[in-house]
Amino acid sequence: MEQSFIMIKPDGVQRGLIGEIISRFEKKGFYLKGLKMVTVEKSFAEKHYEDLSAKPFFAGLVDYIVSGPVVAMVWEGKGVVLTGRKIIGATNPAESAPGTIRGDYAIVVGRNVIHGSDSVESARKEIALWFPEGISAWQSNAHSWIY
Ligand code: RTP
Repeated sequence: MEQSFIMIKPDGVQRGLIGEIISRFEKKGFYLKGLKMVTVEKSFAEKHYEDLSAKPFFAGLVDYIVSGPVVAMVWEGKGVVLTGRKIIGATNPAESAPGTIRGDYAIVVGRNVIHGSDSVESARKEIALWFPEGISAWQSNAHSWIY
């Protein structure tokens, strides 16, 4: 089953949005397979965002991600990468539709509350980076009610 790496960024944690965000993915029918709160080092944040290292906002982005604890999660379900991005909304909250997480809870791109993998391949890489210890294997009893 497809998996996505979803991270609640430091502003989402500080603003008390953890429960709300988890609830949206849970109510959709996705399964929470991995969850931890961590404060990462600069070098780790740089690795996570290495594809953006040439962007002018890269240094500010790294400072933002290391500014406090983040909640790292693995969510599982059919089409979770693409549907997860839809639940999250457009990168710039000024363009995110109401009803999406960023559309409802963020105003500027530099404080957009949440990250979600943009492809199955990135998800695989990000899960390996954030959960080198692996994640617990469990099956939901709700499966036959969702699929
Ligand atoms: P994310 O990786 O966090 O899910 O975001 P994304 O795919 O929607 O957007 P991406 O282009 O990969 O950008 C990653 C994060 O960088 C910050 N950003 N700041 N100041 C700016 O112009 C700017 N542009 C992007 C955002 O925090 C964005 O989520």
